[in-house]
Amino acid sequence: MAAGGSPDGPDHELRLLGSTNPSPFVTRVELALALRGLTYHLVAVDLDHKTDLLLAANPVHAKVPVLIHHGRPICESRVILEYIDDAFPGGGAAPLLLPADDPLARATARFWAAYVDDKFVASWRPAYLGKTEEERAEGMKQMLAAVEALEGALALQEGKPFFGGDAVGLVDVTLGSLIPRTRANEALTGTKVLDAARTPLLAAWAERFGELDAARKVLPAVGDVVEYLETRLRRSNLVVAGK
Ligand SMILES: N[C@@H](CCC(=O)N[C@@H](CS)C(=O)NCC(=O)O)C(=O)O
Repeated sequence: MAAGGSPDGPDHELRLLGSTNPSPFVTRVELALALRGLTYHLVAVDLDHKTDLLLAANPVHAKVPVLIHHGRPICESRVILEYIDDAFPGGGAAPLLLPADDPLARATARFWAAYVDDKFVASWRPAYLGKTEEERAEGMKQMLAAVEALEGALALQEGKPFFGGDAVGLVDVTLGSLIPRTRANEALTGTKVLDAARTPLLAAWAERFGELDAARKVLPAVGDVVEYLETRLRRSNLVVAGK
């Protein structure tokens, strides 16, 4: 992954502050870097013992991922995805995540990428860890509504394989990074979310996305995510609903 220079030194071109545990937001950035064929040095931070480097690089949220380019930090996964497009526009292994010359397609992709985080990811906590049955049912309802809306967004591509059309785009990477966690949540609860019966386009898309070279290289194994979530739940004395 690292290419030349001291991996922790200021001269190393791209450093990614990630986590010792699986993080879909870090995976998101790794997917974009892999798609563009960029080498980087991954610095895995134990988030229970945040390092001075992380606190200095992201003093506002103290979260990963942070991409450090020539010593300058960029925070927030979706911001980083766009930064990678902007900073490395040429010579990539794949097209840009946002098409350079299509303002409408760029705006639409940003809309759906934000939707993924604001509606789909935001529904996880109430759906799986809500305190009451009503809260969990409402969370699951919101999650399935978000998945159906994303099925509709994919249908607008009229048979093309990705949200980005013929190539992987911003929405593909934003949502694709969440596939292992989604499958782990399914395994832990027994409730299917990427269900071929309910959302056939999205279920097929998830399979297709998982077969990309970048995805094979970067996405964590579902079993590892399950193991991590089980440990975290045990540590917090939490029980996930279902099964
Ligand atoms: N909105 C952020 C979310 C990042 C995030 O939640 N990162 C988690 C790891 S998965 C984190 O750093 N957690 C540490 C903490 O909350 O203290 C992004 O898209 O980058």
